[in-house]
Amino acid sequence: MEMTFRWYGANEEKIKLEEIRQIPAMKGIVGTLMDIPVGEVWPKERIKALKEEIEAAGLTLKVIESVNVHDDIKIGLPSRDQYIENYKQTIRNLAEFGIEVICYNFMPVFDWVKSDLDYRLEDGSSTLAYVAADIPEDPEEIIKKVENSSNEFELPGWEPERLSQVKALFEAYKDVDEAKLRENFAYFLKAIIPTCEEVGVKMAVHPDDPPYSIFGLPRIVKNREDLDWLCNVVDSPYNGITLCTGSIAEDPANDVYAIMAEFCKRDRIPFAHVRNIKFIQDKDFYEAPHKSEYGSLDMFKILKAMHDNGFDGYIRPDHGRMIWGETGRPGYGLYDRALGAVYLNGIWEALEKAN
Ligand SMILES: [Mn+2]
Repeated sequence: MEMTFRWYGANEEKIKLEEIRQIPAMKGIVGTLMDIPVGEVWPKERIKALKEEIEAAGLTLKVIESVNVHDDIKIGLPSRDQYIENYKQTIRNLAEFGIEVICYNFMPVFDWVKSDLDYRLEDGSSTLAYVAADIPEDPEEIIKKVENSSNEFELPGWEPERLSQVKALFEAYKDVDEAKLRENFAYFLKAIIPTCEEVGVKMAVHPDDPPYSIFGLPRIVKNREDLDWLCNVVDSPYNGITLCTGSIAEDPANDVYAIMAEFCKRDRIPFAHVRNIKFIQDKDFYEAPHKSEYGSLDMFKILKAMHDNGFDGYIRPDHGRMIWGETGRPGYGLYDRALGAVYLNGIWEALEKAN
């Protein structure tokens, strides 16, 4: 297990690599090139520069989150073949600089959805929340809402230029149901996984967030059956999962502990996002402090499922609250994620020593 921290790049961040380096036992950065438009090849010189910058700070770059998948691939347009070729070239370019895992998702239109990016907890901290009644019916409203509470930071998967066309995007997806989306996903995986096998890069799909349909959009990475389908459609250790405990557990019907155990055992989890959520009522929840007692998930049980089933990949605290007066990109402050990382490392040390 190796602890990592998501970082958006010097031009996109107020958090410095030197600060991340001071988090005890923090080893690596989960990096990205946010300004490369979706569908374009990531240039080698940019990857090289990113890697050198991170290594100069005493950290490693082994995981990329995300290389986003162009909508034409998800919709299944003829232009997808060119975008798939570009994706394969990006995989090759990343491999050349030692990248081992690429996190991505296969969600139409929206990367993730929350109703509130500044949900206040009793202790005065601020977190992300999903309250179904607060999700507007019109997707344009949720875009405005998210943009207005982003503290001026671009949020991952919420590229303003793409979402300015949201009506056209919904129109383009109108004939894409779950079956069609699955067919397009299989087409994509069958095309890229041989390249991954050749160059040694593991693909790791992030589950849908939330793991059920919203705005009438199809969802195909939402439960144990979907993950089983994924593993079987291209049966390769290079076709894996970013098991995000928060996202999977947002549907209370999902047994996050059993799912974690099964897919670790099957060696399909090269990367994990570990966070806690607290249910408010029904499926409504907020993102809680990592420690078990603050949320609805048992973090010891999650890490034990990983530990006992041979997890040897990368892990990161997923999101964090805003605490101690920090302001920044919602979900991605320094302090609470650092606390989460140290807490998770503490549980892991106990698991190792108890063996
Ligand atoms: Mn996640």
